[in-house]
Amino acid sequence: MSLLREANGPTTVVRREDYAAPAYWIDTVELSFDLDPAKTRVLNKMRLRRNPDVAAQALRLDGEELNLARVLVNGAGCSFKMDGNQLVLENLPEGDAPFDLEIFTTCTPDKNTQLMGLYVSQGTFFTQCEAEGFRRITYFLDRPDVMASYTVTLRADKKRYPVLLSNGNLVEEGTLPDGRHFAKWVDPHKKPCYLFALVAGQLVVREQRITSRSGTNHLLQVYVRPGDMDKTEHAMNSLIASVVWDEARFGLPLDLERFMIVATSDFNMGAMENKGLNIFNTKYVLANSATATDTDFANIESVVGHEYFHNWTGNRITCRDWFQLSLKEGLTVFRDQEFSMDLCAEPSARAVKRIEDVRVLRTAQFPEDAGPMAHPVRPDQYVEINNFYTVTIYEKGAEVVRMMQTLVGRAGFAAGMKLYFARHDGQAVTCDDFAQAMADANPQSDLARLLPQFKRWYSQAGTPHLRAEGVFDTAARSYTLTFTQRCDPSPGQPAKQPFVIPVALGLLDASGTELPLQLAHWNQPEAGTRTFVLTEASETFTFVNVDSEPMPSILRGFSAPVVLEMDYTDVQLLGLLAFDTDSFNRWEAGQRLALRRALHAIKAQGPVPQDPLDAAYLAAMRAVLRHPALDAAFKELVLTLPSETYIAEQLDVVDPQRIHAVREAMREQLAHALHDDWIWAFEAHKDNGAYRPDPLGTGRRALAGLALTMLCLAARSNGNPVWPGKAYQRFKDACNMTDRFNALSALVVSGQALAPDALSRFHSMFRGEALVIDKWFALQAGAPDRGGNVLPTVRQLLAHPDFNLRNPNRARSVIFSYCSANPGGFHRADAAGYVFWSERVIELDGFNPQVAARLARALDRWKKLAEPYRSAAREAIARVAAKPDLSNDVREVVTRSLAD
Ligand code: B3K
Ligand code: ZN
Repeated sequence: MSLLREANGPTTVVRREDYAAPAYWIDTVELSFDLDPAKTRVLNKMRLRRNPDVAAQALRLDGEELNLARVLVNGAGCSFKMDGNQLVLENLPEGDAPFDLEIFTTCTPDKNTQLMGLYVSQGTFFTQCEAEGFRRITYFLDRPDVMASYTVTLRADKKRYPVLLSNGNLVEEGTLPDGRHFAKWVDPHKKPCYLFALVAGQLVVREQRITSRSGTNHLLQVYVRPGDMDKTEHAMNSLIASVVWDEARFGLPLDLERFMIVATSDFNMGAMENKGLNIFNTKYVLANSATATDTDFANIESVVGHEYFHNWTGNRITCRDWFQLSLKEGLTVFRDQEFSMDLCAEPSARAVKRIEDVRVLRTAQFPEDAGPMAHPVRPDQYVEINNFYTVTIYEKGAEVVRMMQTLVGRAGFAAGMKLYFARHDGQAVTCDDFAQAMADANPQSDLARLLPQFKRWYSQAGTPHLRAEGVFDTAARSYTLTFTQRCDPSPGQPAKQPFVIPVALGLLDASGTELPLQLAHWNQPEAGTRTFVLTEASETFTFVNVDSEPMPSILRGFSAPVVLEMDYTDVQLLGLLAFDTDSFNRWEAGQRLALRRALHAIKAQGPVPQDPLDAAYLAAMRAVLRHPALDAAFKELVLTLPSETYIAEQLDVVDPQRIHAVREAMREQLAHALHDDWIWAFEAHKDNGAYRPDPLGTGRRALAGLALTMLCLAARSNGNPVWPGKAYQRFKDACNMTDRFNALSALVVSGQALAPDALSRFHSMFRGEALVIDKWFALQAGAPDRGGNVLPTVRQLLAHPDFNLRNPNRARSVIFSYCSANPGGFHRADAAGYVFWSERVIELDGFNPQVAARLARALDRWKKLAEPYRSAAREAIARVAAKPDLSNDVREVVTRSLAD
């Protein structure tokens, strides 16, 4: 649909309420491919039957950029017509009997720059069909509720394409005349066409045979380009861990003899869960200690897990329609988050993972929920479904599933999953079906009791704000907490109903000891955290037997995706930071302290204060940094200031330059005030023995890296060359990419004179490693702006011989790092950042609308900007919107952005 350019014509809006079951079912599909980059022939033989539940009507098959050569019904020619992009067959055999439909088409993979459907990347064929790419391969009922059995035959030149892969089991292979060969694959499971995949090219494979708990044997394979074999061990280990985990935690075994992962460097997203043949962006497969950072290792583990877990949540049970996308994505993100947490041996490492996940939610999803693209977890309408693979569908969707687990308990959740599969295995279902199974498996739970109201999390967009107020009554020895919830209007939803909000909380006394909780009507107190389920606009809880004003620790573990507004005193926050038993809220207290100081300095009149931080805050940070028992990973999170994006979200009017200047001032002050402590932190954490990407080592490297950055920042103003020198030395001597890149980044971020030399050395060291060169580009495009220096750098980077706009990873490494991840550099008073943005959106849209539409969202929050940014941003968006021939993808984003 994307390149269907209805030049300024009407745009089709797809609505959830218009869902209708398909008029035909496709039971079997036999596909034969003669693979040729310039002209691939596709023979598609289907067996169809009418859907007896739907009134008789024509068969309308979706197709896009296909050359149609032949259509046969039951082996004979037939009449057909085209209606836009649809192939319409009106005179099909009457009655319920199945009939055969044969369609012969050709397509042009080497001209496919959108990377949807069948395309060529570095001489290898790949496919991407979700959401609506299969129609670019053949005419089909391209919708997820049509599930069919697939047999696929691939034919290609044997020398150029020695490896031929598709879903399922390889049943036959052999040679053909003229140096060609073939492979025939049969998928034992029915699937929607978005899970179809093929790969053909020169690849090498790492293999591992495993035996499951129940004794079945499986072959696991990771395919990569020759030369990348030494970067596949971690992906394979992650895959093995995923198989073991899903069986252990949810009783979900691998249902295939063979499970394949294939990596490609040209990919629009992270990875794709095609049945038995996952296709991955190389970024989420390839890693060794020399080329990948700890973050890369962790991301690979979670993405490999995510795609593998889709095998049940998404593939065995799929979505009835694309409005139900979060049914598979929210649930599968929840599962991959749990997987990563369960792999952590220590509870503190679990907490670190939770904090990282919440940070993503709050810096990316909360802004989305408050902006022009806000949509419910189950949207009601879309123009281009690719625009709805969002942090709301994924991350907020995962929070909704997490709240269900909170409401029914871990065992109850496992029971709900079991019932969900018992009821719906092999079906295409809705978010309602999932929630119903959870509730029905836990009839006594709050979820069952509150199900209709709970489901507002699926239907209402926007982030609820939860206001908490505490009143201590000395005479009554009671503490009363009043909660009030509200949710601002969002596009198409002027008024919201109250949500079900599970609030995990505890109370601490002034010395930091956890108090037993007792409501007036309870017979006895309860120790520790207790979850209260809010359902009303306003609710009050009175705790008795409280001797002194407590420090309330509210929303422990971030028990609901809400903005908690609580007028904590500094004393309370400092107390929670020092003593809370809940690691999440301990971190949160530190963030609130920093945020309060940032907002104070931002809102103040006059020039940016040089020292926005006070002695109490600095002492608290020092205490955390030097704490004998806390983990390095946790310390690094506490000592990292809230991001500019997160700070901006707390303001009604955003001056990005002032936010940037204030945050930088805070960082520099932290660097100077804790100078000796940073030296200690660096020295104590810099040596970590042989590289292992485990939580302990990862945390230690992260803290050493932060310390080094701080020491280089301090050196900027005190002019002492010792620490930049040490950073340079570490950059040269490092034994792993994490330490090397952290040292390089410390030099670049602090604008050291040594930075250009280090950058050019780094480039020569890794010139053949695309993923490392992406980091090199991203670091420069994302560097803190000093007097407007980043945009000229970015323009130079675009002219670099290694830059290639057509490669999504490379485009993201420069353009997204600048436009979406560098607010201080991007929002320029002279509007040059916005002009750059509009040029790139239009340029990208010419060949890859999906990537262009992602970039188009960088200015989503323009209405919040202060002048002159606001008017300049609107002008830039209007310039894009005025362009004729925009893709539906970009048009939907800019139209919504400009709407009132
Ligand atoms: N399901 C894919 C995303 C497909 C995006 C299509 N525009 C990856 C994932 O979520 O696992
Ligand atoms: Zn997914």
